[in-house]
Amino acid sequence: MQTGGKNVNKILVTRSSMPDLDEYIEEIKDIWDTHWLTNMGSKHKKLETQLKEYLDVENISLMTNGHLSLELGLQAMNLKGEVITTPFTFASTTHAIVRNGLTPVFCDIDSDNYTIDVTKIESLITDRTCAIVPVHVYGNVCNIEEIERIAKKYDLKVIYDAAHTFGVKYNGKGIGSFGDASMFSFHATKVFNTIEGGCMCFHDMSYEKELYKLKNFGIRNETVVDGIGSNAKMNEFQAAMGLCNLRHVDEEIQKRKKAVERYRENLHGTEGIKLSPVQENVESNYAYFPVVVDEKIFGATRNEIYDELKKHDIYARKYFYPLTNTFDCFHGKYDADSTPSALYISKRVLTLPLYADLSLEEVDRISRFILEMKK
Ligand code: T4K
Repeated sequence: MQTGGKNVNKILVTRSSMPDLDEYIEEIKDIWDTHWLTNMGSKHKKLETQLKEYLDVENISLMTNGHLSLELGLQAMNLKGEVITTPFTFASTTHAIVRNGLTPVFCDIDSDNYTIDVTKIESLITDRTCAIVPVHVYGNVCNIEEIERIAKKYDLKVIYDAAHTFGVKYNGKGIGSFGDASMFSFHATKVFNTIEGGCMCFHDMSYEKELYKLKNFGIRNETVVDGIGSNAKMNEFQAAMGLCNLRHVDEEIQKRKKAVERYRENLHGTEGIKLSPVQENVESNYAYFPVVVDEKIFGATRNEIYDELKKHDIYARKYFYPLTNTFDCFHGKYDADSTPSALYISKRVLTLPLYADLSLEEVDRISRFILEMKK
């Protein structure tokens, strides 16, 4: 974890997008008239409507963060048994499954785009399997058609962890419209933020009431509480940040695109450095810029590059190392050797700094430090 404070000269892995202060103040002014701070207020409703359109999804439920969106989304489906997922992800994905009393069954990842290896899913299905939770990691889109085919064949639910894919389109359709449901994160570090925040998108309208209840203590009305819910309501200040940031998000994505293109120009063809593929039929959001370092060919390890950049006040991150199936909290219950590609990638991946205001000169500097390490 990197702490805030005086980061003026540091280049961190990302930097939150923020509207002009005046724009935010204008947006929150009427909160002082209404004194309505939270509990599904007018800004919450307005943002929900705007996001439904922007994300091109049928139904949406805003929450206080992405993690609770996924956790409550799984709860709303009333699942029991085993869930096939990947360990190459943020802690949240696996924890949301486990906290629902479900058993994660770890599938390996595709060594090219780091999403679930669809050729390995069917061999993991048992009579206890109830769902697949694939991750569109770094904004790379999973093999949606194949996941859909398998889910139909075995009657499984599909809930995408789409935390990294805000605004991504696949075949011209909003990425959140695939599967039974998709979770987006609007955390400060994401392409679009509401400070903290997130949502669950879904097709089946019956989840709407259930999710509404689950994010509000299970309360049906003033006198009836018929669910054991949580508190995951997005407040009005979060929603106001979202309303402001949504006005600028397309512009921010275009700026990210320029930085990504520059990284690609600089690093493309460097032996021992693998870049993420450009996926066909995908309108990207340029969320992350991962490189995978093959130390035998490049001549330096991922960790050496990480340390070297740090010496220059450049803070790349090892997303996602360690794998979630090696976390101490699971006390050796899972075996990372059963997901060899994920293990290989997690030991070699480095996500380079990327955000809308990262200048091309800074991208060149970061790239130069890396290229200078090539042996
Ligand atoms: N699924 C996936 C696949 C995810 O990646 C995530 C979250 C989730 C689910 C859960 O969604 P949320 O519940 O978070 O909405 C960060 C984020 O906290 C986390 O949201 C994100 N994934 C994960 C990949 O990264 P850390 O521990 O690396 O954050 P931290 O505090 O080290 O921040 C990283 C950098 O971001 C800092 O160096 C500077 C910048 N930053 C950070 C903060 C907090 C800012 O510019 N502004 C800020 O306010 O986890």
